[in-house]
Amino acid sequence: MSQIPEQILEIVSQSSHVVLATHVHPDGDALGSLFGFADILEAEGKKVFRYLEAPVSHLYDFLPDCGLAETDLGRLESFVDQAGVENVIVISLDCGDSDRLGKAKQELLRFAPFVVIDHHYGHRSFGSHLWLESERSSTGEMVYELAQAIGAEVSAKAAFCLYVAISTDTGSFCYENTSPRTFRIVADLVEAGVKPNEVAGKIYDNFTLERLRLMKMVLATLEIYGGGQIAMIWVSAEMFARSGATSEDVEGFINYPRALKSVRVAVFLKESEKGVIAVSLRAKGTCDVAVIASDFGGGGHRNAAGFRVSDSSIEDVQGKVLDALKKALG
Ligand SMILES: [Mn+2]
Repeated sequence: MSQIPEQILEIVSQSSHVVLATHVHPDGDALGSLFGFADILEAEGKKVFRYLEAPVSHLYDFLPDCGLAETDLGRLESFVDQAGVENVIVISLDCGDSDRLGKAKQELLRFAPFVVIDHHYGHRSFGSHLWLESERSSTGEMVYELAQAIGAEVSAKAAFCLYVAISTDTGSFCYENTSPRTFRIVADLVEAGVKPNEVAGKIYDNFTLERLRLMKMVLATLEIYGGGQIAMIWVSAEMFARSGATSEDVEGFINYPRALKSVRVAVFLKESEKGVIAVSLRAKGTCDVAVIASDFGGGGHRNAAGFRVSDSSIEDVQGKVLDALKKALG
């Protein structure tokens, strides 16, 4: 059974104006949960403000309603003016840390109630009402159960969005976080009209030539350490410029080193602007990369975590991560 706090059910049921927000650089779970939940709430007669810091990236522009995303905080002002500030609630989806709300953080946190729905392990609490379940596969799964709990209809469109959320965060139902409950929810979504083959086509056959050019360069950086247990790839700002690809285009690259048979931890270092390195860690088996990421000030899940370093170089970060991983793997 779901552990949705009673108060959250009440707040959501009684709300009239809802601002939905998620983390910066939103992935499939963030976007699918946001657009799916927006559709569910609107069908319940509520007014919804779909806030995103930036327009939906080309990787997810197949999501219905992504044109309805609002990126202008000035527009939030008029939404609030129309509603009356006391009638506006904010719901943060899939965001493990208030800093990841991005530029709008202060603006959003002034609202109450501020509901937080998240499944990140090592979630750093914020907001007034929290529903956190780190063992859940995805926020999409939680949104579906919340809809059920308040007796809301899930349209074919909302089902599509939630399916995108769940299937991307479970790596197409391959990751450890995939549970019987995940499949029960997804069965409902398919019953509501989702075609799994169509969604897979949209997610995985949706790449640009620039992305493939960048992938060639990135795969050429592959290095193996620790007797085959650690695989590392990286991308520099210069490689982005040379390929013409965008920062979002690297999604999924880490799955290639991760797929090596001997590998227990795959590492991907991304320099999207000079000196700022984002590090992604993916583990197979027992190594807990969330612990390693948190030692560097980041977070995530046991098998998928990350952190950022500023004023550094790829070589420098490589060395530090490698030391930490060698220690962790014994
Ligand atoms: Mn997620």
